[in-house]
Amino acid sequence: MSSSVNLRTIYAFAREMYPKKVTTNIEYGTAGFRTKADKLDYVMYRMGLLATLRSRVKGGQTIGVMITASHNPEPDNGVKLIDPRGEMLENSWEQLATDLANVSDKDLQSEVEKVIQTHNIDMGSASSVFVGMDNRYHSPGLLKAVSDGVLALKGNVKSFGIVTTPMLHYMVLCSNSCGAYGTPTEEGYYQKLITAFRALRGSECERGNYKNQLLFDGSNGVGARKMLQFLKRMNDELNVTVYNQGEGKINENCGADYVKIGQTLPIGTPDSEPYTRCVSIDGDADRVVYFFTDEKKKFHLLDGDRIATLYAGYLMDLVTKCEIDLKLGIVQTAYANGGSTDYIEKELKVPVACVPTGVKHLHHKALEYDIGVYFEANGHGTIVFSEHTKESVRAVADNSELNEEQIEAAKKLLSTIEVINETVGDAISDMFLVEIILQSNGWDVKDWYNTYTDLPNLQKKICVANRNIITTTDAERKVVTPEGLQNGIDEIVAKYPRGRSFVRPSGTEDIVRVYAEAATNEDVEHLVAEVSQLVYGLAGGIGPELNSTANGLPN
Ligand code: G16
Repeated sequence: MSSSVNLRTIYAFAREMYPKKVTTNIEYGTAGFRTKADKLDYVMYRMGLLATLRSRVKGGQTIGVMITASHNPEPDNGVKLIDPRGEMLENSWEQLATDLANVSDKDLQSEVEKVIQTHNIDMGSASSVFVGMDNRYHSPGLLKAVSDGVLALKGNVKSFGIVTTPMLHYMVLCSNSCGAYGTPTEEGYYQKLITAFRALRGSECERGNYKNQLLFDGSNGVGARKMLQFLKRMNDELNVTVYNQGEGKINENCGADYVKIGQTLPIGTPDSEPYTRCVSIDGDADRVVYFFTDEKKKFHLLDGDRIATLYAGYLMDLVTKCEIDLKLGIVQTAYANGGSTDYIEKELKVPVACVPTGVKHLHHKALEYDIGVYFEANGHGTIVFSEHTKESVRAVADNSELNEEQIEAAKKLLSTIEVINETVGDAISDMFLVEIILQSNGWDVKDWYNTYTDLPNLQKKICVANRNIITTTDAERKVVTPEGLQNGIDEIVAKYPRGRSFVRPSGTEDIVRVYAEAATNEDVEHLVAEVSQLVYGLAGGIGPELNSTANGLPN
């Protein structure tokens, strides 16, 4: 192992600038590290170290470090690492991240040495780390800490400033594919998506019931700014009104998580005609949900399940027209509404898999298909296409001896691959594809909504002393501990027609989540309340008294 780095710098930096003052351990969870921003300086510094090591292990390929707490409230922040293909950090390195974050300052150097030895890292070799952040006021300070971690190991760091999470994933893959995936700049990202959007949508902005009008809740996050950048470059091809642009606190009473869990309008939604399409994204723009109100002002949600089914229908049609034999599959989590799963299996007749919460689980499962559509009900998802798919479709598009319809479908499929961000869920790219499909079908939200009926569903957040006493199995659909909880849930669920409920500890917030669905609104309210009471009692509930509210949130 050659080493041109003085590893004592690691401790010097830590002691002087990023001392670990926190004594409780932190874990690299569903979406990296996430907690109160003022507890994260040392974690960020250490993730700068780790990203540099990872880059050197990967032969100098670019690793991404995104500073964001995504859907969490303003005081929180967090960090997630991005692997060379724009994917979430590999599992085994999650443990290294946790270990590195939790050692004392004094042991930090030896922990780094351990990683260097285990992975036989040449510390004199090239490295590249891309860093981006959301628009929280504490993000710039945390970004500096990451950069200092990279510099402590004499690595190369490039900051993209304020970007959405999916933009940074895109930049990482562009850089490692030597430009084949796109140009690793902000402008490159806009142009790639806009070009594909134009190719698919053509000049016809309105068609059938589809109207070119959209209300866009930016959740006061970075996605609002980037949407405005898109619109500047798009000459009214998409008529979007952006609100919650940053005037309020990030994710407060707005954003995809608020809309999905509360099943309610975000703050500031402009008055509009019934059935106007509305979109809500989260703080770092990796999730999107649609919603609308009807003539009685009743709220209706079109969540990740709806987007997945819309995509699957569109893709199946194109694949059939291309006359290529490709295996398409949909990946969901336990949160997927039973109505959507029935529709996928019985109407679309597409294979459907269920995996634990967390994009990495969905992404990996989706890679098993030629075309894998994955979505969490919360609006986090995308489509992945295998190399075989891309090659077969290109071959059809380039074969002038085939019939026109076949070639046209192949070209559309190629543009669909371009408009979608394959690296990770991307709210804006996902929204573009929804708009393309609705316009192509001549559909308004009512047509989309009527494809199937969701079972009434509710979610609750329960505060407990230690959420990790709840462990689960079967893609989180069954509780293992504490003892007696699963039996209790089974007994309650059995009382309600089409009832289903599960309980799991959140990976991003210090709470336990309870999900329930049932045949009627009244039933689901009782079901979620009963299961929540049970969890509260058996898992050591603390904090606010439980009360069943219309939107399922604790009072
Ligand atoms: C993150 C993850 C998602 C997950 C969500 C909620 O989203 O990327 O896969 O569904 O957290 O996770 P949990 O229920 O464990 O708190 P985001 O948008 O916050 O990065």
